[in-house]
Amino acid sequence: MAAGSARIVRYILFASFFLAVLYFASHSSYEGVQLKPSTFGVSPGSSITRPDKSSDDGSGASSWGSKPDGSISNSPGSAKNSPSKPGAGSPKQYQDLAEAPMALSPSDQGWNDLLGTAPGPRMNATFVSLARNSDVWEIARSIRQVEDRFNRRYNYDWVFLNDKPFDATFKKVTSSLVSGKTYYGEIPREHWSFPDFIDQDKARKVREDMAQRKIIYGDSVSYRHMCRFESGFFFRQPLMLNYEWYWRVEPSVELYCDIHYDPFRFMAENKKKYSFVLSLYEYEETIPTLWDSVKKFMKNHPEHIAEGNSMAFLSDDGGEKYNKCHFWSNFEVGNLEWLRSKAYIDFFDSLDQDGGFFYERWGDAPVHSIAAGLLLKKEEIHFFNDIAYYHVPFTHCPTGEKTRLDLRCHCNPKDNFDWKGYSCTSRYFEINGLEKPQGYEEQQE
Ligand SMILES: Nc1nc2c(ncn2[C@@H]2O[C@H](COP(=O)(O)OP(=O)(O)OP(=O)(O)O)[C@@H](O)[C@H]2O)c(=O)[nH]1
Ligand SMILES: [Mg+2]
Repeated sequence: MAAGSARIVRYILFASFFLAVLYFASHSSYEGVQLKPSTFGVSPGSSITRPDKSSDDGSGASSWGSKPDGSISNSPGSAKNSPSKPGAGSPKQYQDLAEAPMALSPSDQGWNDLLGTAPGPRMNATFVSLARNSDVWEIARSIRQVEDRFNRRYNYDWVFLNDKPFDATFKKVTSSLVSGKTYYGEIPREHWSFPDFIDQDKARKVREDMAQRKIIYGDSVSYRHMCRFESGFFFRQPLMLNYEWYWRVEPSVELYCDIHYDPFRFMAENKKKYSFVLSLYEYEETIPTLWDSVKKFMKNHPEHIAEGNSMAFLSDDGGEKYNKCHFWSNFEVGNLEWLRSKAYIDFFDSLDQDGGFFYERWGDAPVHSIAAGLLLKKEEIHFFNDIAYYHVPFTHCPTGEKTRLDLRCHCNPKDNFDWKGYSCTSRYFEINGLEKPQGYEEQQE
């Protein structure tokens, strides 16, 4: 009996010792490996500091923190982006992230490193979307595409702007999709209403007339507020003041190819200020006096007109008449400091005073494009051939099969609008002395 008890005690002691060893081994292997931020391509001293998404239970609205300006920053799903939780795959390590190469073509080192967090510095940049609560599922589609093709490796922030408060569903859905931080701003009334110098009766008659003539969005008040806001105010919203670069994303757009490098960094390193993927002619009926207003601005502010500008993109006769070419502004990657410059603000104010946002139906696309064409040097405007894009009804699909295969594109090259008669992209190539990509002739019809 005594011998039996001693054996049991020995068993218990042995089992306890064995369990202790097991616990110690597993515990030390978990805590003993310190994960450095650089392991996942996050530099402690990189050029932008972005606070980690604060953790929460992911349960929704209660976890969003209010910002001083009344907007809301989200945090659901935060853990997925913290440095200790990398995305799928095995990210490459670089001692000094600022030195990490930017692979711009398949022969460059790192081109195919599409897993995990991308190395390299981050720019002070954000995506920005103007949207209504009812746009939630359409903007969700766009976000998913931008994330899958690019941002899941870069985790840039996303600012959402609305003339009404965003609802909980909009915030919950969008914040779950964006890999960076999300912010929600409400537009002040003075940026989304008739300025007091506008004659309301005159504006109403214009809308009635345009409705009769069946001009698209011709009878819409909100569309006009939207165009004026995108022309003159989005870049001055408090949330946008935190950033130097923006990438505009609209609901229901598509991205057809992988984006292998950081377009923000490309813009910064190559001194670009504005960019586009599609260009076309504007409907004459929406802008009958826009160019008169532009000419008045040029006369009053010759100091703002850049030497070596893109007037030849906008006019075929040295500036007398507008040829209606513009960059399609539902896609833009651009520099916010430029939009906030005195030159751009003087340009916007001058046009705004002439009233054409309400007495006609001036779009933000021709307004931004004319500004870029006149206030910037032509080398400061960039065409992103490798960002394949769709916004109803036009497609930009890179010309050249090799490019499309290298970029894993899923667009039909026949849909490419670049070289068709209604596109202005040929003109952009010509005024910049650029060689058109091989195979463009076959896509002209
Ligand atoms: N908050 C808010 N956003 C709007 C309103 N109208 C348009 N938007 C947004 O402004 C942007 C441009 O509006 P769209 O309706 O896409 O205009 P569009 O691209 O000219 O025309 P579509 O062919 O219909 O896409 C989109 O991001 C819309 O979500 C509005 O009344 N309120
Ligand atoms: Mg749109």
